[in-house]
Amino acid sequence: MFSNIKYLISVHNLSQLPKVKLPEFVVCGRSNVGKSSFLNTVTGKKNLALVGQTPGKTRAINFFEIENKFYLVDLPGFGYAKVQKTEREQWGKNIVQYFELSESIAGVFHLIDSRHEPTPLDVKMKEMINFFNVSYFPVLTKVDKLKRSERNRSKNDLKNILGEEAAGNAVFFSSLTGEGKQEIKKIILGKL
Ligand SMILES: Nc1nc2c(ncn2[C@@H]2O[C@H](COP(=O)(O)OP(=O)(O)OP(=O)(O)O)[C@@H](O)[C@H]2O)c(=O)[nH]1
Ligand SMILES: [Mg+2]
Repeated sequence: MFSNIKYLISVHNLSQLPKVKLPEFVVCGRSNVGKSSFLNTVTGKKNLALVGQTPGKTRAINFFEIENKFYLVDLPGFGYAKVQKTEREQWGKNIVQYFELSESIAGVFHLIDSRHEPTPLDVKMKEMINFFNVSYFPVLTKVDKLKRSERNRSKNDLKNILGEEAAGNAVFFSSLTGEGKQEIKKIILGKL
């Protein structure tokens, strides 16, 4: 898919954000939704991001540099029940601060499990992204697990909870079959 892909840095403290500014494409979504798998599929690099580790363990913001042209940014997953409240609050603060500090966010891919309705935390996430006025792209993950007829249901859930525009822009995605990866690539290239 892309060549020259490298892991750049895990940002634990926002003073570590890359000094070299390139357009940033952010990948966010609840824990276990398939963010790491998405990164591996979109880059075509199988083991770029770690898949299926203990959920909720990734607290850092991971930057991957692609073709010296843009960054893919892997945000820690939200909504993992076993994470302590104070840590969850810190998560929220870090993400908001990252959005405030970065001047280069070109788009956000918001991953939502196609088998389930978007959660209240997804609604919050979308509101935050809207607040910062950056391009928003919902991605319905794990569609290989859906029957054809369930795709409509999945889009309808999105429409009812995140709105018509979100549903209209949503990309069906599967890291198992590779469905949707060309669409994601197009979105990225269209923004560069
Ligand atoms: N069937 C299917 N399974 C998937 C797909 N994408 C991810 N998975 C599985 O879902 C689980 C979680 O995937 P990850 O990519 O680690 O999810 P994540 O969002 O990075 O999770 P955290 O980092 O814990 O927030 C793993 O067991 C994956 O194999 C997909 O498209 N289809
Ligand atoms: Mg992950």
